[in-house]
Amino acid sequence: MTAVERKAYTKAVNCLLNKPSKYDPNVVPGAKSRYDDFVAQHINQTMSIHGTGNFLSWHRYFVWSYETALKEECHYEGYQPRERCRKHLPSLRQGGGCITSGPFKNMTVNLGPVSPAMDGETKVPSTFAWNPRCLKRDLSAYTAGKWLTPTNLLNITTGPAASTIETFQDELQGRFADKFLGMHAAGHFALGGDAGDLYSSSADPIFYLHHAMLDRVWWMWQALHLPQAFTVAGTITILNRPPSRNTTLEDPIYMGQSNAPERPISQLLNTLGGEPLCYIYL
Ligand SMILES: [Cu+2]
Repeated sequence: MTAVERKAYTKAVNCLLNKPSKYDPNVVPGAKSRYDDFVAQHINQTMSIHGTGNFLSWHRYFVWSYETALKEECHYEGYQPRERCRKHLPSLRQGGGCITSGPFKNMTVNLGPVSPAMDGETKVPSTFAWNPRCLKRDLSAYTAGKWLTPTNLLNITTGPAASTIETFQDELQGRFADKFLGMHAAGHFALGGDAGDLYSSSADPIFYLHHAMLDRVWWMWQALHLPQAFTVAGTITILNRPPSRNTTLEDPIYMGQSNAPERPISQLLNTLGGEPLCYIYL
């Protein structure tokens, strides 16, 4: 993105941060802004959208509905950007802390942490409680360097792990029982702080760039594996705990207050399907 395009994007995100929530404050007291509505949505569904057959399609629709809100509610005329390589990370975690510069300096995070990733942070007393605090990161080049590698990317796009949707999504997402982070989990943990919380990670605006990049990797895998492109694998509970049935193409994906209607997974597999998705990645 050009500098002008980046400014337009972060301005639109700040607009969502300053618009009122659509949630009933009695139901989600911690949702203060329109931006928080998306954080609450991710927290609410955490246990049924990670380590599941809908992981890829749920997060695709989530990023798409966020981009739609930026356009429709904040007059954003650009597109959702994706993450790119970050250089100059500190080599080891240095304790991290509040964001003090850039477009999100002084941003207030209202929801979470639900599963704190930083030392000294305590879990909120109830899932949707209001817990205003600064946005924090705790960057780790070690985590990025260990997992976000060309070898791992090749393995899931053209190598052995690319052969089925099941191995692709597990290897991308992370096989936690094997302590294999994968590029999804590693991206979260390389950022640390709020982005490292499995539940409230979408409190950091960088979440949407990370997940757009993951969606792009899925999109590339789909283009390279057309016979399997529109299939799903996995069950409906996190890491199949408790044991559950297989995910199906008819299973609904819902977005709550994100203003995107409930849709079956089958409508979210083709980014050029037109109803609702119509995009490619550069
Ligand atoms: Cu997620």
